[in-house]
Amino acid sequence: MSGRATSTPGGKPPLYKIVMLGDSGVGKTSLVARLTNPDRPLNHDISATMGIEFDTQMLDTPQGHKVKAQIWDTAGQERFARVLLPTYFRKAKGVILVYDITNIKSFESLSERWMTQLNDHSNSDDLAKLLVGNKSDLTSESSGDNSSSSREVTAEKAMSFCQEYGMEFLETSAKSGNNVLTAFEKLIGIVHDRALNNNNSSSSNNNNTTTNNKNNSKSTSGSGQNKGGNNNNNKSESSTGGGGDDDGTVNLNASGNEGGDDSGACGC
Ligand SMILES: Nc1nc2c(ncn2[C@@H]2O[C@H](COP(=O)(O)OP(=O)(O)OP(=O)(O)O)[C@@H](O)[C@H]2O)c(=O)[nH]1
Ligand SMILES: [Mg+2]
Repeated sequence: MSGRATSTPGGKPPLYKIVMLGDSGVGKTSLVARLTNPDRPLNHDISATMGIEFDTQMLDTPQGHKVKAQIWDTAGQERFARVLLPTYFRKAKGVILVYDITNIKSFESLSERWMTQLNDHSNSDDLAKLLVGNKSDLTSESSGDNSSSSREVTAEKAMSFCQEYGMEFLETSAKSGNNVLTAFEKLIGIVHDRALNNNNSSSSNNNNTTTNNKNNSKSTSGSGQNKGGNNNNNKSESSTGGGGDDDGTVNLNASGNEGGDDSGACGC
């Protein structure tokens, strides 16, 4: 296991852009805040995100590597999201689709709104995806309190969505912290796995091809499921914008507008 995407002694860990998507109020900002500040209580006065903010976080992958996730926290409100969608998806390698398990509309929005946007503005097969049902602390089964909000989206429903779109699923609570780190690590593991596979396949292409090595990638089918993350070998020609790497990393410095520092708001 080697290649550009792995951290090497003295080298930089790879950086992957991850995008949070979902309706306003589902808890995207709260999940990122819980990941980056695990000990801080959830702030109920948190205000709606109005553009893009991003944070970076070192994460461990199942392959035993340390990688850096650049997590873009996006606005769920339509008026902000519409204009910013191309920026959200540019060079993204993973997306977390978030709904609120006590709000069926936020779940229906995933197929009615967010998956459409995702397909319109990105090559969906290029993106590793994870479905997250947030606010698991609010269900009566977890609190034992009948007065609490009740679940509107069953896990079965969520799993059939995942089967349809080819992704994995977790329920989380940004409030209690339940499954938050696990969710980010799961997605980053899939992203990293794809990057390693891409590296391996491009180095074997280089070894085996003596002529015309530019066109090899065209022959791989890009459709169908991408669960498990290893059918993603054919997209190097589709990456857009300056400074892009084909190994799944974000090049922070090359084009200047992918976020030149590790936190804060994007000036897009
Ligand atoms: N009980 C509970 N409340 C949560 C949880 N996650 C978020 N909230 C609350 O839900 C509200 C909305 O959370 P945000 O994180 O701002 O939601 P968002 O998805 O970022 O919303 P936009 O920025 O408008 O797209 C806030 O009042 C949070 O405190 C959770 O896991 N459990
Ligand atoms: Mg927000």
